[in-house]
Amino acid sequence: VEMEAELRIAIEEEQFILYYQPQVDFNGCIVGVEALVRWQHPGRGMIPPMEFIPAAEESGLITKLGEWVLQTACRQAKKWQDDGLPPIYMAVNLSARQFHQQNLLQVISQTIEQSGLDPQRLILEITETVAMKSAEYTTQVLQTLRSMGVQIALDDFGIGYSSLLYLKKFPVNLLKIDRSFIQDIDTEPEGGSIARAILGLAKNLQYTVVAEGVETVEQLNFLKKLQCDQMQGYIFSKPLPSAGITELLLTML
Ligand code: G
Ligand code: G
Ligand code: MN
Ligand code: NA
Repeated sequence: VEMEAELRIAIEEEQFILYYQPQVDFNGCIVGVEALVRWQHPGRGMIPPMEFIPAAEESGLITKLGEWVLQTACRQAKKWQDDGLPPIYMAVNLSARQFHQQNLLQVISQTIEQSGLDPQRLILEITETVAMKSAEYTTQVLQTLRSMGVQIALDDFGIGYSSLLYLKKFPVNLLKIDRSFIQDIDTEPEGGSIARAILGLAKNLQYTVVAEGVETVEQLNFLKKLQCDQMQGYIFSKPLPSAGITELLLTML
C-alpha cells in the first residue's frame, strides 16, 4: 500500500525515465530499441522495473504509467526520425493488465496520432503467457493493431506455454527468444538446443526472431551461424538514456 501511494505520486510528478536498449541485425547495425522504464526515486535513486512494475500491475496504476511510457517512447522515436537519424523501430512492453484494459486500442491509436510516429515503426511486446490467456481476445486485439500498422512481438518466448495452433493464428511479427535459452548456449551440455528449435520453427512460420540477453562471443557466433535475425544484449549495449542512443545512431550516418 505504501508503494502504491508512492507510485501514485511518482506518476503525477513524472518521476520516471525511459532507457533504451539497442537491437542489432546480423551486421551489428541498430535496427531498433526496446524502451525500458526506470523510476528516479527522489530518495532511493534509480529503481529497476522489476521492483515496481508488479505493484503497478496489482494496483492498476500500470494503466497510467503505461500510457506515459507509450507516449514518451513514441515521441522519442519521432524526434530521432525528425532529426534525420537512421530509421529504427521502437519496441514498447505491454503488461497483462494493460493488454486487457478497456480502452487499449483507443489509447494506442491516439498516442500514435498525437506523436506523429509512423505506426510501422512501433512494436508492441506482449508475453506469450498473456497472449495465450484468452486466445480469442488476443487474436482480435492483435488483428486490430496490425490493421493500424503496428507490429507485434511475443516476448520471453519459450518459457510460457504456447499452443502452436494459436501461434499460427496470432498475427505476430516477431518472436523474442527468452534469455535463459541464450545463456544456456555456454553453460549446458546440450545448450542452445531450444534456441535452435525456436529459430527453426520461426523461419518456417516466417517470423523475425530476436535473441534476448546475448552476452558472450560464443552466444553471438552460435546465433549468427543459425542466422538469427536480430540480437539484443549486454554484448552490444546495456539499456541507455536517449542521449546514448542518439550518439550510437549518429555513428551510423
Ligand atoms: O529494464 P529491465 O531489464 O530491468 O526490465 C525488467 C523487466 O521489466 C522486463 O521484463 C521488462 O519487460 C519490464 N519492463 C520494463 N519496462 C517496462 C514498461 O515500460 N512496461 C512494462 N509493462 N514492463 C516493463
Ligand atoms: O522485456 P524483457 O523481459 O525482455 O526485458 C528485458 C530485460 O533484460 C531488461 O531487464 C534488460 O535490462 C535485461 N537484459 C538486456 N540484455 C541483457 C543481457 O545481456 N543480460 C542480462 N542478464 N539481462 C539483459
Ligand atoms: Mn521486452
Ligand atoms: Na523478454
